[in-house]
Amino acid sequence: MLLTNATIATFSASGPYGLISDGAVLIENGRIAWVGQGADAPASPVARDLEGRLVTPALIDCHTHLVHGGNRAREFEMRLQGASYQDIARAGGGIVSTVAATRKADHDELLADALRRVDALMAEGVGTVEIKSGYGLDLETELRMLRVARAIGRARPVRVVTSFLGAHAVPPEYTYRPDAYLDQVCLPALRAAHAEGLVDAVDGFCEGIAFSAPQMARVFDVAADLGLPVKLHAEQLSHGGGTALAARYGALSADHVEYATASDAIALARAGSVAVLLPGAFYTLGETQMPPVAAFRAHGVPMALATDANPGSSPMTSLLLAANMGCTLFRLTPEEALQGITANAAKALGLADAGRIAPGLRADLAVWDVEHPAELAYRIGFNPLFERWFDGKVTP
Ligand code: DI6
Ligand code: FE
Repeated sequence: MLLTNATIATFSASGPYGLISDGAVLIENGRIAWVGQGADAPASPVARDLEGRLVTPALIDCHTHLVHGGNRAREFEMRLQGASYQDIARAGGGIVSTVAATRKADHDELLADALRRVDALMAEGVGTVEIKSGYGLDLETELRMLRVARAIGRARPVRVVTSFLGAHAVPPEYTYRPDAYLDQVCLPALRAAHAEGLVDAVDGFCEGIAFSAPQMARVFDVAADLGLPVKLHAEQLSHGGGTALAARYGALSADHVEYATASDAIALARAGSVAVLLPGAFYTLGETQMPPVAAFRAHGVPMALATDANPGSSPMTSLLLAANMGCTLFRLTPEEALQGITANAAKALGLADAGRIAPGLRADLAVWDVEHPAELAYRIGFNPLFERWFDGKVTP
């Protein structure tokens, strides 16, 4: 299949967006076989004229908590009446209330609920989604969440990458005993989930209301023992040393990072880790501390953007909105924002075969009814997707 007459944002060729005008893409066996100027395109038995539309890599949402029970609209109301996110967490609400709802929901209920959110992402051209556990906090429910995540990849034409987030919060049974929780529940659950092939990476929440950097180091040591890459929710609400820890373990990414410093940026650059910015949580929680974007730029830290889709701090299932917020709230350029939901999001997941348009990569593409890529980050609440290609085929 040869796609012709398109503007192509490759994020691979030189120049802004890696843009090729009057371009063509050849797809063979689910892979990109060739990309370049239409005039130089190889002959192909089947061609499709895209009538000047924009082609980008299918989008990648590299940080979500899509699988969970219930919602937290009531807590949203409380916050607007003056309670803080941390007040609610300390009063037994917050993450722990979603844990109760998730433990109650069976596999099919969790799957049906999550598919509605996945469908919303896919409708905007998402082809790969990362999904975390972390609302079970017991062996059985952590495994169930990850099995549901894998089931999503079978139920829909979308690629699912999982992260084990057993170190997300201390469950009520272990209040004030975080180390006992890690030893008795989290680490055995990680080993069990890994043995079942359910874990692609290991994540944690390094924060005053969750786990300290030394506690996270214990989790990362087990990840290293199992040969699994790590990533971390770091420096979201305060500076807790998570970013430096993540860098020390060669993490795929450090996520949120609002309170990261210039020396944290240097550490990420040296480790080759991605800074994943989550403007939906910044927006929902009314935060004011901006991530150190200038330091990330200065030190060459790749930046990604994701929805952080979760019922508490970011009830958002639009990756285009995350791109828009990345520009409006964090002052990224539209090019940085789009790179953040394609090429750099792939990097944050350790995927070398997605997020760019280049020979040999997966033919996961999004075709848009826009003229220039900046339009994708500029509009608010408008979906210009024309069609989504997954594994070399047009799919709903
Ligand atoms: N940081 C977040 O933004 C989410 N998890 C985390 O560690 C929020 C999770 C929640 O509030 O349910
Ligand atoms: Fe998160």
